[in-house]
Amino acid sequence: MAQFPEITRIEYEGPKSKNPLAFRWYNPDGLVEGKSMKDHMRFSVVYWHTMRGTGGDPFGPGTAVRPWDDGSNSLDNALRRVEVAFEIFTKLQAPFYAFHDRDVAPEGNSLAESHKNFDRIAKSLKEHQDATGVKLLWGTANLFSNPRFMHGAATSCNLDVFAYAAGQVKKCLEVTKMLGGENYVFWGGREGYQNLYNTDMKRELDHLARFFHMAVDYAKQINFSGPFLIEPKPKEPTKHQYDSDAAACLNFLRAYDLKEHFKLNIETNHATLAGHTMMHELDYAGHQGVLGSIDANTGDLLLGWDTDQFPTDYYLTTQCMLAILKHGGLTTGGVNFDAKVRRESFEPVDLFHAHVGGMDAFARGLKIAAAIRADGVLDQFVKERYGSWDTDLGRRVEAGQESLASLEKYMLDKGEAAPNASGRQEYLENLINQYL
Ligand code: XLS
Ligand code: NI
Ligand code: NI
Repeated sequence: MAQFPEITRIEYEGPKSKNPLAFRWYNPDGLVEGKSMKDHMRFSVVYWHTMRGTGGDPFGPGTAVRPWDDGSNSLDNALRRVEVAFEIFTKLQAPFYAFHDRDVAPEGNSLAESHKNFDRIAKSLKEHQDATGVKLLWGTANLFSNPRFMHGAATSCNLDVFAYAAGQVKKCLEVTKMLGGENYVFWGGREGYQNLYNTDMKRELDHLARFFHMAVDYAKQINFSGPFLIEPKPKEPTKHQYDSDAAACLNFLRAYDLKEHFKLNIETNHATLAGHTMMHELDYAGHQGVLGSIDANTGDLLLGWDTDQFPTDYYLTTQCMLAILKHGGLTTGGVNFDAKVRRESFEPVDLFHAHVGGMDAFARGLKIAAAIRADGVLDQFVKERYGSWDTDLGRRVEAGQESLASLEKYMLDKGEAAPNASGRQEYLENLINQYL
């Protein structure tokens, strides 16, 4: 039985439409730079916020009205949620979804019982995927909610907890593979520390790397071709998370010989918490060859935590899409809405308004970014800014054929550096405004 009989599939109606439940910019089959918007964006709905979010916060309980959910931990309730989830995915025309093991299936009284519950729900997920064509963008294991993970999972001081997490990830990899998941994510929920007095940081990092190598080995065994994605975040819940930003992840992956198996899943609100812009994180991951996927959301600059709001700001989505297009697009990744409706937006229909707005904002950002690229003015400016390097001497320096001594000689002969040119930041900001 449909939970949203009054909502039909959200359709593209064009920029003039006043229908709040229609796309004004997201035209799945519309072509941008020769590729359909659907293939550019690969939109994905997250199970944890959309199906399991209650609107609870540290100051009060949930407010969300979800008539299909009896609030229990039963398998029947979990199965009912699957029905509704796929109704939402298909009505939104979202081609993908993503989950944690414990979002979709109840945790049992033992690992064995949890596995069994997960298998039961996975069977239903598979049936719904087959019936609708909706695909799994990624799976991940929740290694942070259960109290056993209080000291971490792969970085726990308690070996048994590490072993428990290993068992959980093994199972989640199997289910992700069975469901045709295109990636597998590690967000290190409690992989970090609150206090260095009680922490052997080196040992914890070694263990984290050991854990990832085990995952890589098991993926090979079951022919899961991945990629694995690490999702950087600097803090919350721990004071310092080991995967704090894209650069820290890269250093970790290189130091522990994991880079060939991993890419990054970059989340907007996490970038903000790390003191970076999303564009910075995307560009860094992109030029290091590890831009995997994005968790699309936004924070509130007046609040200092991961508020996970739906993205509606065209500057943000334009900057995301500029970076993504520059680095060749999302391949196995997608634009995954790791975002939740506000506590005050408690009605089921708000889930639709939120996603429609996020999808449209990204579609608009894609079109703006493509227009900026087509004009080429910005690219040309950057190219010219580095023009002094496109000379014989510049090329020799870049190729490692010059030295401190040879450059000293060059400058002693020349006497003074050539004059600098303006950075033209204000001109460029005005330029971008012309496309919005
Ligand atoms: C939390 C993270 C989390 C991951 C999946 O801040 O964003 O939701 O995306 O574990
Ligand atoms: Ni996320
Ligand atoms: Ni987050």
